[in-house]
Amino acid sequence: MVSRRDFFKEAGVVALSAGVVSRAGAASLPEAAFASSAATTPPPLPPNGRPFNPVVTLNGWSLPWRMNKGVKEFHLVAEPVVRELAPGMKANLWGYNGQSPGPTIEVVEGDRVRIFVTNRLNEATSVHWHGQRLPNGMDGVSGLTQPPIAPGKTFVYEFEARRAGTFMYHPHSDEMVQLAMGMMGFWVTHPKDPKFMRVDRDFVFLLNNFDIEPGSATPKVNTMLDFNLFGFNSRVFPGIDSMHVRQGDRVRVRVGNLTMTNHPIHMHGHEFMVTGTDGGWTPPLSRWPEVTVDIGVGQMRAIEFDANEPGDWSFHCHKSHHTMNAMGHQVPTMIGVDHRGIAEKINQLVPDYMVMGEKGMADMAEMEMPLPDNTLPMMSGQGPFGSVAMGGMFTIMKVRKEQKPGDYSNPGWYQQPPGTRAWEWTGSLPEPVKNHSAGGQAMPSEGKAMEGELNVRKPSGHEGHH
Ligand SMILES: [Cu+2]
Repeated sequence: MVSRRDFFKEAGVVALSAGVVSRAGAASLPEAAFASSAATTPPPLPPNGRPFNPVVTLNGWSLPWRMNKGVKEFHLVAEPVVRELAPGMKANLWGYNGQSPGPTIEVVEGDRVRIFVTNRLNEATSVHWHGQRLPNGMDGVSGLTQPPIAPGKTFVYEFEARRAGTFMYHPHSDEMVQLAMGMMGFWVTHPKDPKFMRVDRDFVFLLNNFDIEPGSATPKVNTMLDFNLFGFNSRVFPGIDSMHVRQGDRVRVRVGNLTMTNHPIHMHGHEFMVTGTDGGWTPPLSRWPEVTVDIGVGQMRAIEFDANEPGDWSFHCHKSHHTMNAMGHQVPTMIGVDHRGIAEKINQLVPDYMVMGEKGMADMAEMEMPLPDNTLPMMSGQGPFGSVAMGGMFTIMKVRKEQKPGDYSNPGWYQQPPGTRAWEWTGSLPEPVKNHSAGGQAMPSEGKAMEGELNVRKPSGHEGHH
């Protein structure tokens, strides 16, 4: 088992003394922990408090707490952060404790929870605890339930985690800007009874969208719908870690949507049930099997399945534009356009000119295109059989017989048993049999048109010429 000390070392988590964090009330503040990397941190078992089965935050980590006379105390620091979206691209975001999204907060149903929120931004903020039952004054809506947290100030939120389930936190203060900049985090309240809805693996992440011009690093905050980067936990493929499970495991994946559009999240190879929302566990009789679940704006879904099919299974948003990275939206459709000769002519005028997309766009993943600094190819990722040609909201669920319980390490590519992979046909290809009546009168088949006869139809007539 990973000790807590190793865990923080691995995650690049650095604890700063409370005095560094805030001048106000330093003596009573719990230490704030900071993460410096975007790696997925395997969960440590809770060192104190009541037992629970920790979740794994995809490309993230869980916030340590301290127990203070039976109260679980956390310290969130709202601040500007630099988040690596994928190797090759960093973004200037706002987040919590060194990363965006902020760390996952894990508590147990019935826990008394106290959260210190220090504002290191240059504008006021607040934290809303999405989905929680709590006293109205703890709901975190600036102006409505509390005064805003001014820059440099620390506020304290305190309530009992009354309901087990899946939650998130985010500002309710200048939301358009603060959400566009990446301020959000996950919250899981574990059931009092660790056997209730028990799963072997429990993954969590938030859906994000950003609008970052290729070559720049700061999101455009006024964008309403036309985002160009779509991520799981502020990472985009191939920067998103894969999820590693043991064959036969009961697996839960909890996803929250804080983007500005819905995302139909699709998994290959297995059916799942939606077992929870941000409103609670779904009643068992209300469930039906799915392979895609649409997650609306502001919604959370917990899906569960038995991972009984070994392999490398795609797990992605089904909106195909969301499995691509930043591209100019002005790129015209070039499919079917014959560019032969054109590129050389243009190259005499514009040396770097490249022809894009005449056979489709998959070759975008392979072409050596001059990219501006700090941006990503539209589609990339190398699989065992070539380019995966994906970006954005895409990752892989790796199901393996050999994966040990509690082992979250990457098992590598799946070794497909001989004879179980799609193969290339090398025999002869006979002419396909054509149906000569296809199309009927309304749409005469090609064969008829090829006869070269002129079909004359009188205005009242319904008979074609035969
Ligand atoms: Cu999507």
